[in-house]
Amino acid sequence: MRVLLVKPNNLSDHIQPSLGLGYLAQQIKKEHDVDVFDCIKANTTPEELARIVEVSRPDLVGVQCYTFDIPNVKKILRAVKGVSRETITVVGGAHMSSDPIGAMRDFGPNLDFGFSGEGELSFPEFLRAIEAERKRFDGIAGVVWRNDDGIVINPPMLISDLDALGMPALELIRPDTYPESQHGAFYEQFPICPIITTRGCPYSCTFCSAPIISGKKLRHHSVDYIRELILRLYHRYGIREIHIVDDNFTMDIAYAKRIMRAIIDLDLGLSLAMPNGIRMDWLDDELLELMKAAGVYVVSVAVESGNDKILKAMKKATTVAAIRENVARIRRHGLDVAAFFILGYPGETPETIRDTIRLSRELDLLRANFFTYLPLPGTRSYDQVQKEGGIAKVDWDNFLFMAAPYTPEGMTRKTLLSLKRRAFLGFYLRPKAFIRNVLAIRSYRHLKFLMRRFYHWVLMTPNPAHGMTAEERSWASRLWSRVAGLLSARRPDAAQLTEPITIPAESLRGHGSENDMRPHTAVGAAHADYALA
Ligand code: B12
Ligand code: SF4
Repeated sequence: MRVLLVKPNNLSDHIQPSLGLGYLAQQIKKEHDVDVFDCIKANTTPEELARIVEVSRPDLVGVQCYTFDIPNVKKILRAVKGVSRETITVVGGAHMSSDPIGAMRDFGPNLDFGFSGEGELSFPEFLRAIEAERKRFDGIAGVVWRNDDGIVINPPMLISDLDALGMPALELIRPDTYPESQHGAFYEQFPICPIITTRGCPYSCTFCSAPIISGKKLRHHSVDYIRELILRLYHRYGIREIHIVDDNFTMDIAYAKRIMRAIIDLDLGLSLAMPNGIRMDWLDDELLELMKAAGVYVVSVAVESGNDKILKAMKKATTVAAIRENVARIRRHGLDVAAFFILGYPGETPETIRDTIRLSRELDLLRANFFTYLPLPGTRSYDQVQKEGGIAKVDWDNFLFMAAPYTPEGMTRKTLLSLKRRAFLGFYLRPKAFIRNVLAIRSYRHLKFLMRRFYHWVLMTPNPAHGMTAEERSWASRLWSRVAGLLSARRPDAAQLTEPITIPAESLRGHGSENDMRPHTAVGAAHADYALA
């Protein structure tokens, strides 16, 4: 069978290879002709994807879908079925795993099958059933299908032996063809590849669906597997920076230390980050020392709120005092800290949001990211919002963390977006934060990427009526003229930057392409044999 696996386009500016599709492709490539297409990287519209489908004529198109992606996935399914009704369509990933019935209804007749949970073992079985023209799919874990009685959801599976899956199909996801600023907006070395060392998280934070998708039990890859994966990435794909994107990397602190020691022993000069954010309560001085020695250059932490009542409501199992202590501990080791905050959690008021904004400025942070709360299906906070009648008011067409698809009772979208803009602008306008971040801009192309992300994350609003106030406009222009001034002082050829850049409303994505990438065929002497393996 010809199978095309697709990552849909979106406005998130997270341009990172899909490990999920890589692992899935690895399992089916032995029996099928598989391709992986990342619409985010190629900045491909559903209509353009339809043309690719028209030429390549896959028998099956499988799409990865986060809740965030619903509107685009709908368009993709319509476009694919517009080319050929015979092409089988399957949607899997976080959204289908969290809300299979809702997703099947939402996507309607353009979607043939859903797939919930981890697909490496049962998707190949499903493809065999399709080839055998079976009409029933009982017993194949995770398949969501329709029979005469309605929608059937086969219980999903969680894979216990992760190493047995082998490596993700790196030759199909090609991490070396991705741009520099994949996940966090800043980076140290390039090219970059994400890896997953563990799956699962035992916590129950009310806004998070990771435990629903990956389960509450922590499952590990062996340290040997991770060592082998890193060597392959380094030698065959020239990867120089690794992003560990586990749900909860520091949960098993002894394991995290073993991984760091293994990376130190490899002695490849890699840069490391955990841009998803880690829990700080599991850090100790020894792990921080090992992280630093292994090449971690910034520690991203999930703070979420600066108000104890909201942290309690989120079941975050931490307090503002503990957060202060933990950030100070990381800083004592000379590591920079980036933090994530959620604004507009159910029950929040402008005052609790101001507590969060205040904390973001009091902590010694290099960077801060402020996301508006998303009621992710399947989470406890979603259930609470539903009980209170809030789900009906969610703006599902703009279910983006940079928009405000949900607002707490008594708060308007305009107020929440304004608080978010003030949080960002106020944080980055402070001289220390501003100078340190501007000095980390590595090229004009990087600056353009940052400006686009700034536009999407801070300025863009689905509704022009929720746009910037006069005061925020003046902050934004102050921020811009400082960036331009500092850069032109740093690089004489950047004088052009004093001219304001107009950021087009449509995505400017595509700042990296295969042609832009520096060559990376050099093989370190220490592992020269490895590259030939
Ligand atoms: C790494 C990661 C990212 C990376 C994604 C990299 C990429 N290109 O895929 C980045 C940084 C870009 C990212 C961004 C965001 N993420 Co994120 N992310 C994760 C994380 C921690 C791990 C995902 C992962 O790689 N898992 C391991 C692989 C093996 O699993 P997988 O990708 O799910 O794929 C498996 C199955 O889902 C299935 N499958 C997947 N696709 C398909 C397709 C078919 C056809 C089939 C059959 C099966 C199938 O098979 C795969 C193999 O088992 C998850 C947490 C989690 N546990 O899922 C959150 C998570 C997926 N992210 C989440 C969110 C909300 C976001 C953001 C919106 C940011 C935010 N926090 O607000 C953004 C924007 C997303 C976007 N569309 O760009 C939510 C999604 C919830 C939801 N219902 O949509 C999660 C669950 C975390 C959470 N807080 O709840 N994320
Ligand atoms: S936010 Fe982090 S700690 Fe909390 S449930 Fe999600 S992955 Fe686990």
